[in-house]
Amino acid sequence: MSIPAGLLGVALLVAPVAAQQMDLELNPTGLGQDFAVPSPPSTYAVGVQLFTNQADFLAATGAINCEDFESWPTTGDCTSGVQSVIDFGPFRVEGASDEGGAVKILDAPCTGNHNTTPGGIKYLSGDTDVAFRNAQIDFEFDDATCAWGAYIIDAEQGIEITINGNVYLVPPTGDGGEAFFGIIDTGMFVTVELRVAVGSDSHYSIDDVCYGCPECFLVVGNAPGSGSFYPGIHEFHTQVGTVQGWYGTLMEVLPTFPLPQQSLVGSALAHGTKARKQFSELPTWMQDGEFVVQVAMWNPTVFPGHPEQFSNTLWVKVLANGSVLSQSIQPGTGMQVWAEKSVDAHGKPVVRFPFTIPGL
Ligand SMILES: [Ca+2]
Ligand SMILES: [Ca+2]
Ligand SMILES: [Ca+2]
Repeated sequence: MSIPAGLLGVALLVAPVAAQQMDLELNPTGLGQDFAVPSPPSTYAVGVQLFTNQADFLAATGAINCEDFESWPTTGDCTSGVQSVIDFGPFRVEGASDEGGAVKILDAPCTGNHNTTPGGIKYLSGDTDVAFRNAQIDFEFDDATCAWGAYIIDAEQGIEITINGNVYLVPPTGDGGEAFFGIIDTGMFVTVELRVAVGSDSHYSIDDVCYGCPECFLVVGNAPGSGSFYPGIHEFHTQVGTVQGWYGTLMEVLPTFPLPQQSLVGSALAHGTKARKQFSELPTWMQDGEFVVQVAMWNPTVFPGHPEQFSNTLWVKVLANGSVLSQSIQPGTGMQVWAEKSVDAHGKPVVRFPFTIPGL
């Protein structure tokens, strides 16, 4: 299946987050995970958007990779042929147990499991009924990805999906049903774990898996300079020195970072233990209160003549009272980034870095 390149997808996403989260209940098992602020935060970045519709998901991500399983050999039939691992190149799928594997590629419907590719017949089957012990199926990617979307098929008990420590629920599809689950997580991830949400399900399936990163990355360093980073699609040579982190970023899904909340004026170091503790909970690159950011883009499809573009370089200073000072210190190729202070869903102060792209 090929995804039309179209316009850069980041500009097309207009539906509000809340509306798209409606059908995906979060943390149904009450495991204590917090959707908005993962704990402990693996990346400190929060920028997650969920989708229940494939078209909306692909409009948001722009051109990314998709696997419809149609070109892979069929490995079994309805009741046999499971493997513990199938390697699809950029990613592997595992469904192993003491009893043997749980994954196979089928080319015919089986007890409600079926293909979802228009005109296709094949799908990734999770035949988990070997003692119901291998109901978990893991996707493992070679390169960190920012987006993952797929049809979940014949999951009568619902499926829990774990990404970056957060658990999302795909509600029960009913016998023979299907549901789309899509996520953009700017914190980036290499593993997607699927698990039957309640009780057991002898067989569920997955098809039309799309994954990859959007075209833009927020790169963070400690000073102006000439650092480089490789987020999997292209090596960027930036105007940021000593690169300390990078995040996928879209115009409508921005990585968001916590700010200190204490009402103090001046640097953390000048104001004792409490202020220092607050700073120690921030991303490493923010802990000294000063950093530079830039947005880098690689998009040969939409901009074949100049696929690599950069924003201005922005110097940012965060004070212990949560104030954010910023100044543009070098021009880029026309993209613009700026700092924006906001509050998250819990009313806590955050900073994020919106950007614009010329021509979009
Ligand atoms: Ca298929
Ligand atoms: Ca069924
Ligand atoms: Ca089933």
